[in-house]
Amino acid sequence: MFAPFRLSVVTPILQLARRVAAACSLMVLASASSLAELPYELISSYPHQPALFTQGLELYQGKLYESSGLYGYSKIVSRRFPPEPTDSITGTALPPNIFAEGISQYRGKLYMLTWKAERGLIIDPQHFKLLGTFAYQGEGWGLCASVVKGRKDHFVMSNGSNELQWLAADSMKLINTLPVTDNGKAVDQLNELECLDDYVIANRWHTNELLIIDGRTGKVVGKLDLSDLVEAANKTSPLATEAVLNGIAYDASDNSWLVTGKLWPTIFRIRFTLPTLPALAAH
Ligand SMILES: [Ca+2]
Repeated sequence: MFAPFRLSVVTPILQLARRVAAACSLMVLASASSLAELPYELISSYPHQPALFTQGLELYQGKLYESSGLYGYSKIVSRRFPPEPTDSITGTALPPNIFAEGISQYRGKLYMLTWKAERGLIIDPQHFKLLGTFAYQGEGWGLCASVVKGRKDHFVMSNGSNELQWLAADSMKLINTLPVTDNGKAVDQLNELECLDDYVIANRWHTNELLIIDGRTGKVVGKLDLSDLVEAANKTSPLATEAVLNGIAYDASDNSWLVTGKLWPTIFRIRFTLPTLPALAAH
């Protein structure tokens, strides 16, 4: 079913990285007009395969895993990260009826959504073998495994609406639906996700924003405006309309975050401080 393949080495884009470093001050200050907008620090830049229509991004055991969408072109790829010029990208081309969406690692396996098919794939990250499937309800866009000591593990899944679905990690059954709101207003078009502790970090489709969501309540507790990175990625060649910011992966080794976009030539490493979450009222 899945045919492994190897891609050639990614093209270095050191010139772009230099321009980005020159163009962006190391600390981008928050806008005074938005109390929730967070500053971030640009740490470094890396080449990204610009043919990838990024739908999911995940770091696991020193490798960066990425799912790439579109019917007839979907694939999962991995590479050592940070990459070296001599590295290859390995991966698996998916059958033409599969539209790859969000991906997340849980207990050594990759879980991947397939947009409207309501059927996810469980894949071995070493050899890209299909290990199993799971059902989900509605569209599947972004996915992240939420593992917090003291409570049951679950996945968080987005579907393009303002609602995040919680799926039990042991059964992939729907256990909760959480509306996401910003100052009481629904925030829709939630796309690629990353879970860390009680936070859910989300790309919002067709925007330059990263949302920091309290995963317990659905409230947006912070936002990052990554317009400067979008502009920097756009400099080597004009980006297509759908080449939007999408893809975020947490790097626990240095408490930083990798961000990229669909068809982008660049992955950026940024760092920011997560807002403290409020204590929940006892009940
Ligand atoms: Ca992710």
